[in-house]
Amino acid sequence: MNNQFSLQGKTAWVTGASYGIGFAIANALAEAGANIVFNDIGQTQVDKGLTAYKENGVPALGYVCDVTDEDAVKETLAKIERDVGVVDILVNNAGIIKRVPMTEMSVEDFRKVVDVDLNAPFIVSKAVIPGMIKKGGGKIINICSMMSELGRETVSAYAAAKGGLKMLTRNIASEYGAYNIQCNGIGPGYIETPQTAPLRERQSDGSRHPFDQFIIAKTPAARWGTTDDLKGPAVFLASAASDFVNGHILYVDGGILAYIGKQP
Ligand code: NAP
Ligand code: GCO
Repeated sequence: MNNQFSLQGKTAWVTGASYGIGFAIANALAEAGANIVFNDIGQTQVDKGLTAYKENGVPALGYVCDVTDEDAVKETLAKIERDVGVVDILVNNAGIIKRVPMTEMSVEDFRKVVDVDLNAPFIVSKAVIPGMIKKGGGKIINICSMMSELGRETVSAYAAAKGGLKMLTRNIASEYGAYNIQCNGIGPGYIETPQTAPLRERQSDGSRHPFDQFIIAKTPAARWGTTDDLKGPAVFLASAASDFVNGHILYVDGGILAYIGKQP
């Protein structure tokens, strides 16, 4: 059974993985035996990521690449294939959020969120899939969200993008499953990362942020998730253990989607 979860000899590309969820997932894939490559927008972030991976004993390779730029993605993939080999596992993790009431959001900001959170997974998957087909198969994991299923105030662009990413996941599964490519999603709940830090800031009187309290009440586990909670699900979807799982969004949310919420 353990061999089913082994990633020995596999090359995994995790986008936007200098820190946060991507960094945790990359470390988990490395622990399962994968060779890790990652990218980030700037050299500063890539260098910080390389240092952090090295501290964890992970010999990752890092590349500067804006995942919304198709030419840059193609160039980065060529470097990865030269340096390590064909990408066996792709984790489309890079993402941004802008929290603005929809009627106050600029078209430019809406387009930027959709560009990173939806168009980029298309761009990177489109680049990687031909190599997977030639190699006889591969794994694509798209990092979705609670907002792939639910809306809330101020996150219209993000929810639209993550809802679209759920359907892109299902369509890649449908179109390329015949080539032994499994494309699934991970839908993290509310996870303690820089992206959600504004939602957890202590108030001036030392009390918890109202949204922090809201999430605690909405989560049966009565806690925020940590990036460690995503490690096992990522290894499962990246490994042979999930070879007959395709087009599935695995929600790692402590039960939020199943729960009406604790009575105030
Ligand atoms: P994060 O802390 O903001 O990290 C996002 C990473 O993506 C950063 O390294 C960022 O690089 C990189 N990135 C952003 N735009 C990029 C671009 N155009 N090209 C390349 N890299 C880019 O976010 P996170 O909380 O770890 O979230 C990671 C993923 O999980 C995102 O897709 C997010 O939507 C999703 N997610 C997060 C949560 C949560 O509660 N945290 C829950 C569900 C889903 P820079 O540092 O250079 O900006
Ligand atoms: C927000 C949060 C969420 C999380 C995550 C939940 O503002 O509601 O940032 O969007 O990031 O996507 O799954």
